[in-house]
Amino acid sequence: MKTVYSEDHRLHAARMELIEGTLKPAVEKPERAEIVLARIRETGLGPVEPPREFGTEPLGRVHDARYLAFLERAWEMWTASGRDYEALPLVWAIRGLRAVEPEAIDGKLSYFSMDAGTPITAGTWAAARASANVALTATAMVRDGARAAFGLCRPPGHHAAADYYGGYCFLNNAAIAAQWLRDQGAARVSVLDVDYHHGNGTQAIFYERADVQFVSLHGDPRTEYPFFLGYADETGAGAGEGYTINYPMPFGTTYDVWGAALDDACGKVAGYAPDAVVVSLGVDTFERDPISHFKLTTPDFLQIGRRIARLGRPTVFLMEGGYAVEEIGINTVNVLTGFEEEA
Ligand code: OKS
Ligand code: ZN
Repeated sequence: MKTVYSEDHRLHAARMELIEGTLKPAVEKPERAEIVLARIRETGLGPVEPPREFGTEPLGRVHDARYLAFLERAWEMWTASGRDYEALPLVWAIRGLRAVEPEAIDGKLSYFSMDAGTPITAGTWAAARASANVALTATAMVRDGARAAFGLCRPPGHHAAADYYGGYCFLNNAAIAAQWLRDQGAARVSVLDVDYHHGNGTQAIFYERADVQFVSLHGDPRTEYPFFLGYADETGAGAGEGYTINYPMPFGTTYDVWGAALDDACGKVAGYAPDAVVVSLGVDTFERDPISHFKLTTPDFLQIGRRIARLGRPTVFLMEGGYAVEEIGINTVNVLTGFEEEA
């Protein structure tokens, strides 16, 4: 299958990240995408093509205009107030506080974010735009008849909601792709999120809708980021009731349990009969991922691809998380080659 890749992801390169109570070198770093790209070239998975420019219209179909305006200007406002290091929020409008958009950049960062672990840098907006274009270009390949395509997105997207960023995500690439497919005439689209973390942003965007199904396998939010969404009793609301399906699993989960959940999830996708499937492809379920707690092995990733292929649907794979830098390439490409073997 074809891969879509842009070097512009390198524009987003935070030096430090607030993690475990201290500033450490950023976990979500440019090498991630470069290692996956190198593995694609090494294995001959298929051609690697640059993204096309889709403009801001498809972003505005998913994200609030005020949020996009904030992202575009955040760095300029941050540096105008005298800083030249990464921008981080510090205070949130929780219970009893006023959820209003402040004038000052420090207030805006908080208003439009969900955590303090996601730095904004000089090139974040440009990189996030490129990442969305990568997703849309891969999605267009599938719209045009390809069985599958891979968008090597960086930064990732599934934690970003209509009007907030977090979890290293700024624009929700999977949601933008799913909405674009709808706008191009697909009646139903499934988003299958196999990243270790719950895709809270994607879920929130489609929670009250029946036209995009959201199915996610992830670390139980009682013990894992993002903590405040991804519980099994979240099933959608209103017209969307029944179209959100969550599979939270405990630390230490191995493929016997995880693969059974994937099988069940694929049954729900098949029952929905989508015109296309968007896979939020995180490989942070790997046993040696530095920030995660599942125990999937390198061969397990082949099985993931094979199972998804058996859905028999046009499929867009979009890169989300995965941080064990030596193995991220092998595991990601294993999903894609497993898919191709079975497709
Ligand atoms: C703050 C965020 C910690 C967890 C981020 C999870 C990113 C990820 N440092 N999402 O899928 O992989
Ligand atoms: Zn993740």
